[in-house]
Amino acid sequence: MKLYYSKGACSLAVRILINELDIVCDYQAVTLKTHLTETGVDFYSINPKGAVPALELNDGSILTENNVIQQYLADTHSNSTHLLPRSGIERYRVLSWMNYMSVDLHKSCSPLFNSAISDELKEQIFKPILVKKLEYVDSQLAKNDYINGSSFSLADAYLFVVLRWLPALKVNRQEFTHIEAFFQKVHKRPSVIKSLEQEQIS
Ligand SMILES: N[C@@H](CCC(=O)N[C@@H](CS)C(=O)NCC(=O)O)C(=O)O
Repeated sequence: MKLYYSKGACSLAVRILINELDIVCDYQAVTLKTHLTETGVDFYSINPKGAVPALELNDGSILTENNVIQQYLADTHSNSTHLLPRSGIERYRVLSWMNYMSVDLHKSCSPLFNSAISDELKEQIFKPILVKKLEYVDSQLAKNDYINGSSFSLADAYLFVVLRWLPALKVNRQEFTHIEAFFQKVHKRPSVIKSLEQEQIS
């Protein structure tokens, strides 16, 4: 398998999962500004949507969409049930959180990364939207060590990746006590340490 990724982007959540499960995988970096891979291939020819992550499967076909790639990897590896239960309501609770991380939290960050949007609009409109979602996450982490309860799940990897972006978005993570404690805890996970080292980021 080969993961198309960009340093520190949401594809990092897939890499964390790959390292959690000790999956053998190749990696190919994509520059999102140019949509070129590190070997100079037009990334649109691999994923016409232009977004990482994209996973090349062993048969050469491509699977896209972060949460679906993660479900695929979890469901095809028997050592994954602590990260995503095979069945039962707990599976759907983890998936529900993953959906929130993707559709709500991640996509609330997107306008703040957009250099075409003025700082004024970011401060007045887009930052408060993100902060409201962070407050909700913080309130949940006040009750539990991890977002879905007492143990690390796929949703926590995605949450960690988004929280890592906050300084670049000029959002003070330390203002959210429980989020900050969660971030520091997950930062120490061996799979996370390894993933950050592999992408040469901190
Ligand atoms: N719907 C996609 C969105 C992924 C996404 O937003 N990826 C960003 C990086 S975090 C990206 O590649 N943006 C560049 C682009 O879309 O051209 C998914 O869930 O996998």
